This record gives sequence, C-alpha cells and structure tokens, in this order.
Amino acid sequence: MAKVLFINPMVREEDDPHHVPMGMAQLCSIAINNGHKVQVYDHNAWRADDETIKKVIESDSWDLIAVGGITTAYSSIKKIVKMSKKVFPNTPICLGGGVLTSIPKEVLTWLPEVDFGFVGEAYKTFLDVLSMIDEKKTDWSKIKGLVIRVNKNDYHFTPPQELLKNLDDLPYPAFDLFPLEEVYFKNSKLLYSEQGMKTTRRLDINASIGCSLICKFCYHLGIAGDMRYEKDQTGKVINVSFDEPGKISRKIRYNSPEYIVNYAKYHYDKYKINFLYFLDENLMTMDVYSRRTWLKEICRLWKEAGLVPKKKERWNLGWHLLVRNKSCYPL
Ligand code: B12
Ligand code: SF4
Repeated sequence: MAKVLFINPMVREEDDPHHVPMGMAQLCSIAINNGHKVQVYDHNAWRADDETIKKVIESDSWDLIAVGGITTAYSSIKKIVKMSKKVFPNTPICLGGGVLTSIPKEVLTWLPEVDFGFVGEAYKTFLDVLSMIDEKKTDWSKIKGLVIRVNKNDYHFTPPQELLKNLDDLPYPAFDLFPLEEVYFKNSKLLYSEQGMKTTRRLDINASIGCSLICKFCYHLGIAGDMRYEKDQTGKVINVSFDEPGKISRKIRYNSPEYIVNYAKYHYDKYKINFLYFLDENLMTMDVYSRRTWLKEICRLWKEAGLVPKKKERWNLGWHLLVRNKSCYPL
C-alpha cells in the first residue's frame, strides 16, 4: 500500500478558511478505501510558519506528496513543493486541481519540483498512480490523465482519462482528516443568507459537476466534459483547451437525490451539522436538465428524512438553496 501526504495550500490569505477542500477530501477517501495510508496537512486551515510546514513534511517518509488547489493558491503551492523537494528529493511530487489543469505546461515549467500533474478529474487517475506505486514502478506514462515531465522542459500528456460515470460511486469526503472542530466549524458562517449567517456547524457538499451553460469567461477544468486535447501534425498532444467557439461539449453529472439526502443525514448525525452548503457551480441548470425533477425529489426526501427544521429551530438547519418548495422554503 502507498503512503501519501496530501498538502492543501493556502487560498485567500486575507480571509479565514471556510471550506474543506472537497476534491482533496474525496481523493483521501478513495485512497483509504483502497487500502492506502493517507495523511493530510491542511495548510489553508492551520496556516503554520515555514519551520512547522517543514517539520510536517519530514515527520515520516512518503511514497507520494500530493498538492493541489485553484490557481490563486499558486504562491503557497510554489513554497510547499520547493520545501517538499528539498526534504525528499526522491519522492514524487504531484499537482492537481485548477492550478494545474488550466495551464499544465506552464505550471510544470514554473514549478520544476513537480514530477507530474493530474489533468482534469482525478478520481480514477489518482488510484491508478497509487496502484503503480504499489507495484514499485514509476512508469507514469502508462496512466491516463497525466502530464509528465520528460526532460527539464519537455512534457508528455498521457491520453485523456474517462470521467466517472456515476457520481454516486464517490465515497463521502474524509472530513475526519481535516480540522473541523478546531478551524472549519468556527468559520461556518457565510454571508449568503440569514441562515448562512447564523450557522455554527456547516459542512459542504458538491452534488453536481460543472454547468450546462456557456459563459465566455468561465470554464470547468475539464470535469464538465469541456476539455479538448490539442494535437500537432504528428499526433502528439501539445496542450489542452476549454470551450472554444465551435468546439463546445458538455457532460452533465449530478448525484441522485438519495445520495444527497443520505449524505446530509449521515453528516447531520455524525457531526451534528446545522447547515449544508452546496458548492455546485450552478445546480439550477442540473434541475432544468432533469426536467425539473431533481430539486423536487431532493426536497421530498429531505423532508422524509426528518431534516426539515422544527418550527422553533427553523433557522438552525439551513440549506443554501432557495427552492420554492413547501418542504424546504424558507430554509
Ligand atoms: C469552493 C470553491 C472556492 C472556495 C475554496 C476553493 C478551494 N479551496 O479549492 C473559495 C471560496 C476560496 C473560492 C474562491 C475563488 N474561486 Co472558487 N470555487 C469553488 C468551487 C465552487 C468548488 C470547488 C470544489 O470543491 N469542487 C468540487 C471538487 C470535487 O472538484 P475540484 O476541487 O476541482 O477537485 C477535482 C480536481 O480538480 C482534482 N483536484 C483538486 N485538488 C486536487 C489535489 C490533488 C493533490 C490532486 C491529485 C487532484 C486534485 O481532483 C478532484 C477530483 O477530480 C469551484 C466550482 C466547482 N464546483 O468546482 C470554484 C472554482 C474552483 N473557483 C474558481 C475561481 C475562479 C475562484 C476565484 C478566483 C473567484 C473570484 N474571482 O474571486 C476565487 C479565488 C479567490 C482567492 N483570493 O483565492 C474557478 C477555478 C479556476 C481555476 N483556474 O482554478 C472554479 C472552477 C469556478 C469556475 N468555474 O470558474 N472558490
Ligand atoms: S457556472 Fe455560471 S458563469 Fe460558469 S458557465 Fe455556468 S452559468 Fe456561466
């Protein structure tokens, strides 16, 4: 079994940490469920000094150091990968998330410490990498969905990874590995609604991926089927592009209402949460795609599961979703 250290970089330095990194927390669960050993240092939550980060990195030996996040976490990522490579020059360091997927070649050029990156969705690819580590091999080029450093400044894109078909196959995020009581619950409040401003124990869910609309300034990091592999005349993949005019595609995926309500109930029972925040990019478009059945069914099951607040506690269990449905509104 592989031993992985995940490091969540700092994002929005000027603000408190509000969100457990969902993608990373899901990957932790997937790895653990497949028998791998996982440790997390959530730098965005702890925001420790450099000496402490170094101590965390050298606290054990690792088969893989996995870092990732959105593009604005770049400076924190840069520091973390440099420190990691200094401590463990021979341990593979990988990068995932928006920071890598949006401009893979550039990011590998700027961060020579990174050995390979996850292009787009990482659910299957991450497990494939861990399986290869188990086999004591490092032939990353055999794994789909990666961009690999070949020489100092040359890169190889492996073939695209298929997107997960059924989002209900995803395990719940490994919230236990993140500092919920120490950091995240204390920063539960969000300014999106009255209930959001009053919540004291919030967790998040991402119940759909991407958005079916097309706004020129927006893209979905390949996870909505919006990514294309660009090839040169020899057929070599030279880059990835997103939603260019005339080349637009979409894969619509969302969790079943049963999955969503079970998730809410599970975390309500386990952590006594009083708010579930939907991270979804645009869940209204998912509802339209389902011919207006998705949200109604979620509301029906939500009520059936006993999650609708009793009159007195009306504002304690909020749901950041303004559905004009008797069972859920006002939330
Ligand atoms: C929550 C969220 C935030 C949170 C926290 C982000 C975080 N810590 O990652 C906050 C509120 C801070 C935030 C802020 C912003 N965000 Co935001 N945010 C999101 C949101 C809604 C959900 C992220 C999420 O959890 N997704 C679900 C998980 C499962 O997907 P994922 O994170 O992409 O993870 C998958 C892969 O990317 C990959 N992966 C991710 N991390 C890692 C790590 C490793 C090690 C590996 C191997 C793989 C991997 O594997 C996962 C499974 O496939 C997304 C939209 C969305 N629904 O995705 C936008 C999104 C990530 N945000 C985006 C943007 C643009 C912003 C802002 C810049 C907006 C703004 N103009 O203010 C700001 C940043 C401001 C700042 N100063 O930093 C873009 C990112 C584009 C990019 N190039 O990175 C997105 C995609 C929205 C969009 N379509 O434009 N955001
Ligand atoms: S997520 Fe929002 S901005 Fe992006 S394509 Fe959909 S509607 Fe447009």
